Amino acid sequence: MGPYTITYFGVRGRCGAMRIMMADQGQEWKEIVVDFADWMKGDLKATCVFGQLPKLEDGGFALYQSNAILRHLGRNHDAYGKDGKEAALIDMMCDGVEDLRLKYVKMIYQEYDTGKDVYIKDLPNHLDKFEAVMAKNKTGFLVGDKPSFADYSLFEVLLNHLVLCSSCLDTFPSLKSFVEKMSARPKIKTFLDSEAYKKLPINGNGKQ
Ligand code: GTS
Repeated sequence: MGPYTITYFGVRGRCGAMRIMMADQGQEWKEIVVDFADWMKGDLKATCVFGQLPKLEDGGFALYQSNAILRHLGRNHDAYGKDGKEAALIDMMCDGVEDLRLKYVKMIYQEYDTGKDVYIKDLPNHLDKFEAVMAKNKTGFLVGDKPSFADYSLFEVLLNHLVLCSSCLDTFPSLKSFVEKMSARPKIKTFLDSEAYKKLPINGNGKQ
């Protein structure tokens, strides 16, 4: 497998989780940062399967769609459960995180000024589902006893929500502990402390 190359814009955006996952797995990768003005010329867009980024290259193999990329990395790095049932549960949790991510992205890009407060007020009604799964599993991960790609995706979404509302996990002890423990994993900590991570805005419009 690999070498891996991510092609994306200069934001965390939809590459946040895959970068954290690769860092934690001790997997190196290269970045091709696309300037939006260059993107608007259309040549690169025309080569992308859905006309969008991110793209992951794994050697000569190119893949689009951030969650497909997470799944691919999950298969390559043994982060996709120990059997078919765990894999199905991990898929379910990743889709649940995607639902929350889409709500977050809609608020950030379309309704930040008018919808942020309502979004934060409603947030517990989404976080409580993840809290219940995390509390029930008791291992500190969503499924099984080691991190899967769904854990990396949830972790990254929760980091973004803590920037939006620093108290949002105060009533969710299992999620709070999850974020603390994931943040303290040595390779994740090194990555989160790196300039490469810190210099990137969370979202393309500067809102967070
Ligand atoms: N479902 C896709 C995924 O998960 O990868 C969505 C990808 C997507 O929306 N890409 C945006 C894009 O390429 C950038 S971002 O929203 O991820 O920041 N936009 C440029 C364009 O021309 O559509």
